[in-house]
Amino acid sequence: MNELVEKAATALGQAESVAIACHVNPDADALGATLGLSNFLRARGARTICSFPNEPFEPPRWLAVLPGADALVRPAEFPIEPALMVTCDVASMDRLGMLARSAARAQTLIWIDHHVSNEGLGTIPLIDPRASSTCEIVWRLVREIGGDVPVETATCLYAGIVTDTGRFQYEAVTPETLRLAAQLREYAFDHTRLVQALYEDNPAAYLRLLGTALDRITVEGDLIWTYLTQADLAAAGVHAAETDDLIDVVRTAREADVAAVLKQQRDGRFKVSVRSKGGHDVATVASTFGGGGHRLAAGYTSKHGLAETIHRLKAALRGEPAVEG
Ligand SMILES: [Mn+2]
Repeated sequence: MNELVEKAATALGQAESVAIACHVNPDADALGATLGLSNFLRARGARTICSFPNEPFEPPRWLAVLPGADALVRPAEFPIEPALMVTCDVASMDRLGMLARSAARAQTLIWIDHHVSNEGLGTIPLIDPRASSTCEIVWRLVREIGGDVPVETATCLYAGIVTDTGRFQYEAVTPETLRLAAQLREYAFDHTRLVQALYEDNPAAYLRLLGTALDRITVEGDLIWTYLTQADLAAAGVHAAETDDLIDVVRTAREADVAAVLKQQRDGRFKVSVRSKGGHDVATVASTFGGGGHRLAAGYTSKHGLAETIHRLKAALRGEPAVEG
């Protein structure tokens, strides 16, 4: 890993132009790593262009508190054959959507990620499943490149670390993570405004929708689960992206080790978020359904409808072999 960090630092330190991409439906770790690195390279005089593969291109509301978002372009405007490309927080090629073609054609591809299920792509893979966040790896990388780290980078990396660790509660949090957070907190960014944008910016309509989802809670053995349909979202007037925190409420139940939230997408399939308190490896479970993630936090997409998706999930949690298709 150290040799690869050096190699990536050399490539980035010399680059005049860098294209940076993160995964579809980006969270604050993905965009924090992307813009944190972009801000650092820009402060050194390089040009950067950043994107994520969402169409329509609707950045999350909290992006307003991350500096450097003017580097973001729609995926259609992203370079098709970049000399140097970086991906942030991308566990597999399909998470890059239409930006995957740029990754395939990039001369040098630095692949920065901390998912266990990572395919290890790129000409320079910087994969550390023990890292709390992709932002933590980006921090190591910018320290290796050297020079001043601007406050615009520190703000973005802090946002990614605080969110990807569940505000410093997940198992990947080490003394090193906390020391890094402390170092970043030394910078003069508006900490209160940042955390309010990340954690206290729900529309009241979301809170009502939360009521609907919580009312449907089902506990079956070691599994607690609930769901939201497209009709629920439409009736509440809430975007799917605004329901990301629902799983964090469901997982607090003491009755079950595993929590799952099924959210219907526009194409009718269900996006399944799964969390474990430690009794199950949900990354393995998710990978049997074509998804991935971390040991205690993972996800996948199912085309099988609500009842069948839950049936298959329960079978997988019991350790039964996955049903084909
Ligand atoms: Mn992450």
